[in-house]
Amino acid sequence: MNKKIVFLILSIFIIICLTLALFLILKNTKENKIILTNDLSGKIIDKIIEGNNLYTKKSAISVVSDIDNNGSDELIVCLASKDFDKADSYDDIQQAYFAIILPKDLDGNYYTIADYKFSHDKNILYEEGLWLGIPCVDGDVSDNNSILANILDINNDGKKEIVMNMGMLGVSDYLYKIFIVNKDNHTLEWLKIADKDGKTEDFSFSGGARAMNRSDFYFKDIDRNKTMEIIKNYEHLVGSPQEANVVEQNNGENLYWLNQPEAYGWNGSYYAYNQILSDSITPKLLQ
Ligand SMILES: [Ca+2]
Ligand SMILES: [Ca+2]
Repeated sequence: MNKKIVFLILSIFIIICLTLALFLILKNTKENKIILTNDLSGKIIDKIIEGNNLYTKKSAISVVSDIDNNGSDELIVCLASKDFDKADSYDDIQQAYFAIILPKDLDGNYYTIADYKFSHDKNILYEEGLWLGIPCVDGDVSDNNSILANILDINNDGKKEIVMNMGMLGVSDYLYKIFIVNKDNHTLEWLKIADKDGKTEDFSFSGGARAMNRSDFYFKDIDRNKTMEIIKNYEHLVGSPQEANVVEQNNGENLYWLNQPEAYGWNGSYYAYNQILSDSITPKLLQ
């Protein structure tokens, strides 16, 4: 009986000790969380370049964001190949590297959460035969009603998507694509979108402003279901107020625009065109 009591007391004591040890380890880990500074980001980029010898620091574009909302920032880095240094034209640049990185220590050692190689053969850096530049994200911007909001949780699953600026298509057009970070299987996947006919493809938006038409896109939860819709906003200049639903004053003259936005809602797997939501944001026709 006494042996049993001693055993019980010892067991409780051991459990208390183990719990205390675990608590101290967790507390210590939390306190030692590595903060990504510019200096550390620079060291990590140096290590990436050392590691594969294909890319140049000169082209490095990096931003910091807590992609999975776990309290630690990840480093998001884009690098163009070494050719960038000596390229006469963008056509000479062969590839670009994109990675989500977590620091391992203060010396620049790192874990790669997921990465992606852009290359000509994947036909991503080229659209219609034009080089688009180094893919990049412009920063973690809080304005979620703008194409400048480049790292944000669009579909409300607790993980941020990365809106990637693929660069200019021409004088006035630009191209954007959206990455989903799948941390569980270490992949970066393109966000899918289904058009009016139900055809699904990688999300891609090329827009800009020209004399007769202009377009942009933004994210907004228009039906208040907690996930943001993607709105592709198209406007065409038309000849008369009867055809228009937007009037713009320009040096004392009226310009008549037909605004035809397209709203796409999250269905759990991809974004799909939604006629009702699209109609709900179309401006009312003029009297
Ligand atoms: Ca998300
Ligand atoms: Ca919504």
